[in-house]
Amino acid sequence: MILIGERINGMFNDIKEAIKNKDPEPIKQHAIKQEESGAGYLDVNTGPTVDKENQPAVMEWLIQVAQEVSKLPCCIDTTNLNAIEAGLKVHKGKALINSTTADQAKMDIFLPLAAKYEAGIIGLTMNERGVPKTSADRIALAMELVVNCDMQGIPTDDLFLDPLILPCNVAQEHAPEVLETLQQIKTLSDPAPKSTIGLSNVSQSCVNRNLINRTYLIMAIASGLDSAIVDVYDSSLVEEVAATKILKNEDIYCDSFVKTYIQS
Ligand code: THG
Repeated sequence: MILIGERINGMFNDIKEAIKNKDPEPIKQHAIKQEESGAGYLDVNTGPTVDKENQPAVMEWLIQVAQEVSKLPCCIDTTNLNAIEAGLKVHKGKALINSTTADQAKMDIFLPLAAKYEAGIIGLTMNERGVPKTSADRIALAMELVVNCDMQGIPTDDLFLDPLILPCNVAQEHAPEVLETLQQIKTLSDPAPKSTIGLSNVSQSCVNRNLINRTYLIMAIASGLDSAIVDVYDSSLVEEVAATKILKNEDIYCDSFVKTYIQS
């Protein structure tokens, strides 16, 4: 299970202010603290308030600042093609592009970029018609993403399929469909593509968000989830992930579990 730290996102007020004031300190602090908390990647998103024309420069700056203090690779989270490429140009190590949809026009642009920079890429199981309701329709789009990656020479395990979890207070019927999709992703090819979700989406505007997040994460891991964009400052969540590694026989008992447990 790879944890992608969600915190360097202009959706959060401290990051929005840091971008506005060109203050690198909050970015650095979150890069260091998320790495210490168990993140394997840093999600980097300029947020909704940065103008389209400024997004490439802001993305470049965020990635450079984060990688000055952290050895972690970044998950470059934007729909803006120029911002993705600006980020890829300055990124050290193997980046993860977040994301392309299964829209043919988008795949034709974003997948060659992943191939060119040897980056991983998240493929969302949605297209120009939106997010499908059923797992069957999500899997049909997942298959399109697998086939197109193959045609572009992208190794299957560089593709992270994201079945798109939505807030359970407004789209409750999607939650079990996403779990079913996660199970079926493993049957699509050999080797199978990886999977990911933006976990905190599931609890947006809900009460007791951490409980909803943690419970859904365990259910998703049991359904085969390989990675997730999460709040790594929720130490109970990180401990639970360490415990799942033991119970799935992925890690020797004393290693990650005790390390995570003692750290927290
Ligand atoms: N899939 C992929 N990428 C994604 C998502 C996804 N990137 C963005 C998002 N979804 C995952 N990241 C977050 C980050 C924060 C929150 C939710 C998802 C969040 N923020 C608080 C809120 O909206 O209530 C902000 C709180 C604050 O301002 O302090 O919940 O699904 N591939």
